[in-house]
Amino acid sequence: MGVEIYGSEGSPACRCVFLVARAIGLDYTLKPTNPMAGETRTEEFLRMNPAHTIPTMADDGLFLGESRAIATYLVNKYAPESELYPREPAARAVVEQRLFYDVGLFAALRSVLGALLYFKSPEQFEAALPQVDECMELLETFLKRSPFVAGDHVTVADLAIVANVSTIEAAELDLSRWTRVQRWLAKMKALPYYSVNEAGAQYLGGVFKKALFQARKAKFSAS
Ligand SMILES: N[C@@H](CCC(=O)N[C@@H](CS)C(=O)NCC(=O)O)C(=O)O
Repeated sequence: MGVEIYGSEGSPACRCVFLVARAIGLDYTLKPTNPMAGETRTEEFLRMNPAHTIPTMADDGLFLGESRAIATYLVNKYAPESELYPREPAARAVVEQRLFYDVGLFAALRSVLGALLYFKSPEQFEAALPQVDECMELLETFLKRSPFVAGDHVTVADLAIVANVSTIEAAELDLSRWTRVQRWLAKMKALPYYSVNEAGAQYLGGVFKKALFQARKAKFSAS
């Protein structure tokens, strides 16, 4: 049956997995799944992933949630020699550290987006923005130390992080302060398989911009 990924292209977590799969040349079947329509809350889905999140992967009887766990599994199983996930312990540890950093980055992005989509609150949005800034500052520091986030070549950590940073850029949040981040982003966009991230980042960035516009308009009308 091959690898199946339950997900959607708007989700940054799913795009991390799509990027990794493309990077290692793995064919997978996308099972389009929309959490907003309750599709991750069905009995069948919850059996695969009780956390009701996308991406969820099915492969040869293994069902796995969590994008970063899926990404590293795919490299371990299908491209074990790939430098995307180095085998040498110290190099691998740095990649894993950056993947844990990415958990915080995704949470920061979710806070700013959630403030608008769920709470429709420009104030909550403004209050959440420093979390994104802090993550960008740290990313800039990583990139002062090496050309890619975990060393001198692309790893799964770059692919996870770019799914979030490209969404932040598409949402037109100001990245101008972080020049290394911008240079790194340009290099990531030049990768031959980057296109799998593009439409989803633009889509979610667009959702974000619209929600910000509407929340500010509603606030203005009410004042
Ligand atoms: N830590 C998870 C987060 C995934 C996540 O939050 N996915 C969202 C879509 S971007 C989702 O499925 N939300 C539905 C829900 O939480 O019920 C991962 O990296 O896979």
